[in-house]
Amino acid sequence: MALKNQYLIDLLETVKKRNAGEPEFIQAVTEVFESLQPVVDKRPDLVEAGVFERIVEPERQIMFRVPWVDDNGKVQVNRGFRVQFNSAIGPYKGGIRLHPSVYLGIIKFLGFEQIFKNSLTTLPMGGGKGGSDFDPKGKSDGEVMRFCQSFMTELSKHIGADCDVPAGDIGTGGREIGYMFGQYKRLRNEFTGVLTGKGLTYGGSLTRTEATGYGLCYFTNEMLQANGSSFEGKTVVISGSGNVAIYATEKAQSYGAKVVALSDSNGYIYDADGIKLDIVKEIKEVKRGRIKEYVDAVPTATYTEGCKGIWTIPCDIALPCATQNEIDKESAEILVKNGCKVVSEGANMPSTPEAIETYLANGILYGPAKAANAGGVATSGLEMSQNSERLSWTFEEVDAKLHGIMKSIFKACDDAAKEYGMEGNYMAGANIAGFLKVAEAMKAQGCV
Ligand code: NDP
Ligand code: 2IT
Repeated sequence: MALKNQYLIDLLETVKKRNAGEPEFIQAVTEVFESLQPVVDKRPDLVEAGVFERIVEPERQIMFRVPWVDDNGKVQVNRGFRVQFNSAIGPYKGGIRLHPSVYLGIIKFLGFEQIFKNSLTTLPMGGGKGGSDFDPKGKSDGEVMRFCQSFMTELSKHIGADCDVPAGDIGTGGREIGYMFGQYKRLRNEFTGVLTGKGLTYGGSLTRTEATGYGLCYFTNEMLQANGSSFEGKTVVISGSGNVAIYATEKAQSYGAKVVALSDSNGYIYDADGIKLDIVKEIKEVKRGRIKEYVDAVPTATYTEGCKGIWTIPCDIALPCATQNEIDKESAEILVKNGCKVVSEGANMPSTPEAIETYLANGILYGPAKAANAGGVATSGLEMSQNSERLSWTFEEVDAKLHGIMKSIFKACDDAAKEYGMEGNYMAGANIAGFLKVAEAMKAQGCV
């Protein structure tokens, strides 16, 4: 979908100039602007209120030095980030990514996406994101702890349960959240719900670990049902083998699908009989190992070096759950050629713009990230509610709420797409529905 609206074309030019050298951020803004063209025509009041100009500029961007001492006694320095993008509908909310590829542009694209995603959840959460170029892979627990404590020593000055509530993302799981929470509590002398994804013994919510992957399948199931299909008997390829991929596999299997492949940044495994998830969990969650170790336990499965090849495996449903831009035009075309009918995104912005064009041109059912993977942050919102009332809900209670939220997100995307004349385009629907709630709040609160 090309950008034709002159007002948005001009504004995108300003965004490009102001954020030169941040292609992922510009990619995310471009996609949202393309979807919002009919909104500009229909809602001159939002243009008048300067909502579009304001929403593409973060409210606050924090960058800081993270010094820590490694196991050899050597000082290491990483760079820390927190982008507090938009607080119109609630405290800033979004994960912390720890990966060597992290720089400001990655955090800004993620923070920008988070605004609309959080709005779609129906819960009162603004958009933010943080992270560091620290690589937890291959580090000892002690090194990870010292990094997390140093990171939080600075971050603690800028966050709080009613101000900004970080959580996990790539490289940040329960271990890292635990170390960060402990340091925040020590520095501030406060036991509050300042982070989500906490351990169950200190304020965490049941179902948060499963939430993004389960939510992805709940959303995808709604999309399938609305189009007369289901997971039952389908062949599914899932990229990644982290938190999102593992629990997407679990839920897809429980819906009667056969998941045949998983990956990491080194390569992918293929198991024609269906992935044995208990083996994957043992490798990834207990041993912090690599996905190739799967073939040691299952000799009939194969391992192939290089992660991109996973999209050449024929499937009915593809669930990218690793990282941004992991499906390009070439991979999208191979998926189509091999008969894939559904792409639903667990990762943030895993499809390039050309890949998305390929899906839409070929009638693929496409579940966009900011809707399809919103179950994680939605359950973070439920963790915040439980922390506020100092109660813990049961797994079933949280799971039922998550399921209800994912159904309502699908309906919001479907309805908005229909209302704006783009039936079946859930990407446009997600962008429009997510945007409108935040835009109304920004207009109501005046020029801030
Ligand atoms: P994890 O760190 O648990 O797992 C990440 C997985 O993706 C690993 O298998 C990793 O492989 C792979 N991966 C990461 N970077 C790359 C890369 N550059 N190229 C190829 N593979 C890569 O992270 P999550 O499962 O939590 O996150 C996965 C995606 O889901 C991310 O896009 C994240 O933003 C998104 N997401 C996460 C949510 C959550 O609640 N955790 C919520 C919503 C979205 P390797 O081990 O080799 O690095
Ligand atoms: O991308 C995401 O939505 C997340 N990493 C989860 C954020 C959160 O606050 O739970």
